[in-house]
Amino acid sequence: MLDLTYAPEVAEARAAGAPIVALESTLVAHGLPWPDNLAVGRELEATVRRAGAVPATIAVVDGKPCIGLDPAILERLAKDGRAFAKAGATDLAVHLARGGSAATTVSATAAIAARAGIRVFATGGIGGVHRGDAGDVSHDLVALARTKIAVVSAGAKAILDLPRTLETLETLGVLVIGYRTSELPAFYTRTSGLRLEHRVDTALELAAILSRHWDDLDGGGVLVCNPIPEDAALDTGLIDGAIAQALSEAQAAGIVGKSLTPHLLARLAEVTRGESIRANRALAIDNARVAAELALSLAAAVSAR
Ligand code: PSU
Ligand code: MN
Repeated sequence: MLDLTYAPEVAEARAAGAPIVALESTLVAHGLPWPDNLAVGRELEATVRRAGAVPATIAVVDGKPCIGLDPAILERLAKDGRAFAKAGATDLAVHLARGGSAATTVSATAAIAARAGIRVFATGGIGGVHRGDAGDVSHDLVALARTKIAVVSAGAKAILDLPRTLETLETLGVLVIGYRTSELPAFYTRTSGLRLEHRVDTALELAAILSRHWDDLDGGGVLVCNPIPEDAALDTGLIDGAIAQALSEAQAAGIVGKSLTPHLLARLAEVTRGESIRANRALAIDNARVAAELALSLAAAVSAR
């Protein structure tokens, strides 16, 4: 069994059956620039606490899978992101065996959280099928399919091919549910034109579905799609233009693989003069809020049984 290192407050919450929300560390180490990344990492944790749940930011530190990070470690992760590899679920064994340090993506965070029995996880936007024909499909999708966890996100990142991402989620058997929306959100904007089969309007309603999915049907991952708050959403024309520019530049520069997503996010921040960072921050924080409400509803359902 994997030996997990818990922060004291997470260990206490586990013992008490209190609601816990997992948070990922790649968003901090590789998805946002310093010092905004530290502010967002802290704000995500504060948002979860304010809603009455316990935050558990996950990363691999010196070969230890950590669930809940000491504030000094979170700061190191933000300040010196390059010293942390970007680990997907498949890469974990290498970092653990070598005593390395790594930020965890959605797939790796979900894998570790599930081993700790944590069922709710908030991120910004999951990875998915990249545009074009390079065949770059984030491991997030497959990992989600086989992990019993609900990921609250603003859909998949808008730099991706959203129709293909949604089709792939369906193929893999990931249950996709709109939270107060009937459309797949497009990360920086609220709509994509892609209809979702399922919608809920309360955390309680969602918790009831998740209990059925996991406890009665042995279901796997669930993607909860929470659109960016209205007042933080970007103009569709502005962001679409910026994405097209960032994508064509990345293609011309031959950037592929793991560095593609961080590269595109960084370039979008420049092209939009920071607008994309403000939007990313707002949506991630709102996802943490919804995730905490969900964790509370799930914990209440468990104790009522
Ligand atoms: N959400 C954000 N910013 C991010 C990510 C999510 O708002 O940087 C990260 C997650 O860790 C996700 C990863 O798993 O981007 C996807 O990377 P890739 O496309 O290389 O699989
Ligand atoms: Mn990829």
